Amino acid sequence: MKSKPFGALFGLLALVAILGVAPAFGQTANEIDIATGAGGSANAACVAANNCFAPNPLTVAPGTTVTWKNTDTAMHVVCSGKPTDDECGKVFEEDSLKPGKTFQFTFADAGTYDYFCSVHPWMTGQVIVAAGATTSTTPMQNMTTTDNAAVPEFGPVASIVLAIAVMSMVVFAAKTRGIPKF
Ligand SMILES: [Cu+2]
Repeated sequence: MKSKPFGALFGLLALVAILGVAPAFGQTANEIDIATGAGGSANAACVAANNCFAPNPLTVAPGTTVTWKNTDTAMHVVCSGKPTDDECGKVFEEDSLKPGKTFQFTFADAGTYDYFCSVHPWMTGQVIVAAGATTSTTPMQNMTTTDNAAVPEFGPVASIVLAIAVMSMVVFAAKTRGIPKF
């Protein structure tokens, strides 16, 4: 059986392609996800758990870019300040973060930044920017850099690997059916 190695090769390459694509999904470091159902009411499950914006609080080092991602099915607002003050949007604001979309803000200065959703004011969160937070945030920043660099690279690599896998499958099929060799 000359064709057997091609089947094994296809399986291996398919596995590599799947593993290569997999890290593109899921939450990355310094990302805050908006909980599903957060806009329902002040009694939404995430309100009691204090994670309508998750993780909450998020602690980062100065200079970190934080990404808010709306993983809910409703539109939300990300507005710096508290529902009880009149500071909405004084530092940062995304007034129509649609489902599946992201909003980014880079925190240059240390401090505690409150934010909330002005449409659903029970949704509140904090970003803590601390110079002393290097122990926990440095590996996370490194992870972000690695993830960001890896995601665009994995696409073409996975495509090439898949193309090779398909080609080896064609060769495998051709050999098993007795079609003349190349
Ligand atoms: Cu909202």
